[in-house]
Amino acid sequence: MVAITEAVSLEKQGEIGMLWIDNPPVNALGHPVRKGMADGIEMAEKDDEIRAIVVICKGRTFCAGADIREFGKPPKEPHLPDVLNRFDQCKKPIISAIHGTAFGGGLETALSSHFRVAVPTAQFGLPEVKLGLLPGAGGTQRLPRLIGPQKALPLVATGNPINAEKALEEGLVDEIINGDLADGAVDFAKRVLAEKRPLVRVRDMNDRIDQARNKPEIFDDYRKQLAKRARGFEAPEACVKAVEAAVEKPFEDGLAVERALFEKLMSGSQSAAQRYYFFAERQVAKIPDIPKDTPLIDIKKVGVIGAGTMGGGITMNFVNAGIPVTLVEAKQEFLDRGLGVIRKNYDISASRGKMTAEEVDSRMGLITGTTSMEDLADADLVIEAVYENMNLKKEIFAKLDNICKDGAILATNTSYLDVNEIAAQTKRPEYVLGLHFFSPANVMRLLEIVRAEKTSIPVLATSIAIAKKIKKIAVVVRVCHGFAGNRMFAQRKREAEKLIMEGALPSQVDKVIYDFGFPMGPFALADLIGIDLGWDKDNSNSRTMQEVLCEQGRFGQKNGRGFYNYEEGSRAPKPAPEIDELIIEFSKKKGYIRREISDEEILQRCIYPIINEGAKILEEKIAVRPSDLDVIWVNGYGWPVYRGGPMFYADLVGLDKILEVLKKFQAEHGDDFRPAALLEQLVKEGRNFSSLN
Ligand code: T1G
Repeated sequence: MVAITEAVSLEKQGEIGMLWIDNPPVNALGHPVRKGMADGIEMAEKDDEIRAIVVICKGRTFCAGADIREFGKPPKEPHLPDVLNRFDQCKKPIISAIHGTAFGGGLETALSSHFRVAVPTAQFGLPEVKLGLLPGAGGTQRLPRLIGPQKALPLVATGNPINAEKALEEGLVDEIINGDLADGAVDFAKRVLAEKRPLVRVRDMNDRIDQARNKPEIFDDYRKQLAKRARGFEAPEACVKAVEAAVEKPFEDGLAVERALFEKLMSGSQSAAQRYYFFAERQVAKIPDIPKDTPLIDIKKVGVIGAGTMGGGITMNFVNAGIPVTLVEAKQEFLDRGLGVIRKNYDISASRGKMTAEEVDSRMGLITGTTSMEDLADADLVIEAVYENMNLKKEIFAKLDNICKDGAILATNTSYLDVNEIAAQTKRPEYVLGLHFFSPANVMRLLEIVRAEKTSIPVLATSIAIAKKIKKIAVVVRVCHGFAGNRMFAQRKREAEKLIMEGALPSQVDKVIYDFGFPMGPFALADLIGIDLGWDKDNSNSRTMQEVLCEQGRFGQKNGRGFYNYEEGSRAPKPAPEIDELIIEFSKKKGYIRREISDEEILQRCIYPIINEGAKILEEKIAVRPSDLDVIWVNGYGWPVYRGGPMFYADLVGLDKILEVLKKFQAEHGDDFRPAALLEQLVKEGRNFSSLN
């Protein structure tokens, strides 16, 4: 074994040269890897004893892409496209032997090899588009040549991976290796030599490209599919353009188009935001006072109290991860209804081919329904998900404290109530915390882990680990009204409601927020959530728009009328001129003198208070770092990831600009806009939020 760089070595197994890459944790194609690959191919090609070369990785995966940490820094030669062009020129067969995730530049490396073999569990993807980029080392030109543009388009433009079975089927992989990958790859290489297989470079494979030429519908149809899902994103369209160039142009010209598109995206704010977000999502699990090696509590069995929308969704998360759940409801009819909803959800997934009927049965088989809380005695984790009534929650936790075994974790799903107060109902406050799921709990990836004053480190560490197991993105926050996400959300809700009193209408406010990149505006969202949520029917007296609308039976999508009107079976909001009139009349009755309000003012009044509240949350140490708040908003409230999150966006706008506008609004609209002390301090020191990450 000859070390070429600190990350790459060359080993001879008879006449096969093994080019080993070893760059933990994911064999990212950092400079030592790129240099080692280029020099390694050079060395192997000059060595007469070597007749074929296997490129293979140590550790958990084949190269998972370029080293994202190198982006934005001065690039160091050799650049990956140059290394892969060296692969192209090699006169000896190169075989990429793949395990784990051949992603991004890793898959591009495999595409520049003459052959590809893989273990059955390998995955293949080009996730650059999720970083606001596109494959920049020939992936958009080679992949369409190997599997055809129609099959290449979704891989490039969505970034979603395919498994080894599909890769074999589509011709991306030549052979699946069952057993030891290195041995299998050597055996494959020997067969290539023995059979004198021709060295066909992917760049020279034009059959599938030629078949697609003069078929513009391939791209037009795909663009139609992309339009809704990729609204506001720049990278997906660039991906389509690059694949289009593969069909329309010779290879080298297509590479030039890819390079130009890549550099344009790399220099833009969207890719900066999405690359920032990639690391932000991985930072959330790192809590300064929770050591990485904290001993974890084994969670073998979970209890959920409440089989309503939240309890049902929470239950599904755990059974989807193979963890049995005891689901408790007060009455059998509520329990039956809750179990029925869970099964219906699974049946819908099965009807869409996302799971088999057997899988539905096995998951339902992991749920034990009961009306007795005593059945939670052996649960390792119990999650209370009843409605937001503090007295009821206190009563339940006092009971759980007597029923559950020592060491069981007791969690509340409350979305804003004081978890310390709930913990005080037990003799085990160190085992009590909040697990705030977002609705629908079986779909939304965000989970706020609410750390109470006495929650212990092992309980927190266990909660972070179990969140990962149920595929949640868990952000640790501390106790305050609304914790982090909802506390920031309340700022936007308040301003949106004031704006329609001062002169704007729901459709104008919603358009501004939708055009910013959110899936919908505040009023369409209110209709979705339900305007009657929290409405006090018995004491309602037309004092607020909520009361006025609910008194007229306008609850939102659930009954077809809210701020907007909805046709039978449709969720698309239709204008409700009668409501606009009602709002105008109501605002005048309240003494407002309506005025024309600009879109800019609407955007600033809805977004800047979110940022300001985030600064207060950081001051109060409710959240660990600004990027955690960005992860919350991208995953819990639909903040467009190509804008990074509220705190990233604030840095982009400029904290001095934000502060200036907040002060102006404070003078005009009062102390709701009083700037956070942290914001003032950062501006004074010439720093930004990212300096706190
Ligand atoms: N560069 C740098 N660090 C990376 C990395 C990368 N590409 N991928 C992962 N890491 C770090 C990550 O930050 C974490 O660090 C650790 O590895 C484990 O990651 C030219 C331009 C491979 C599926 O986008 O999808 O190639 O927190 O926690 O859940 O065309 O990582 O431990 O310090 O995610 O097992 C394209 C991104 C790059 C792949 C593994 N490739 N990575 O998931 O572990 S652009 C990607 C992933 C490119 C070329 C273009 C996942 C994974 P730390 P993890 P995991």
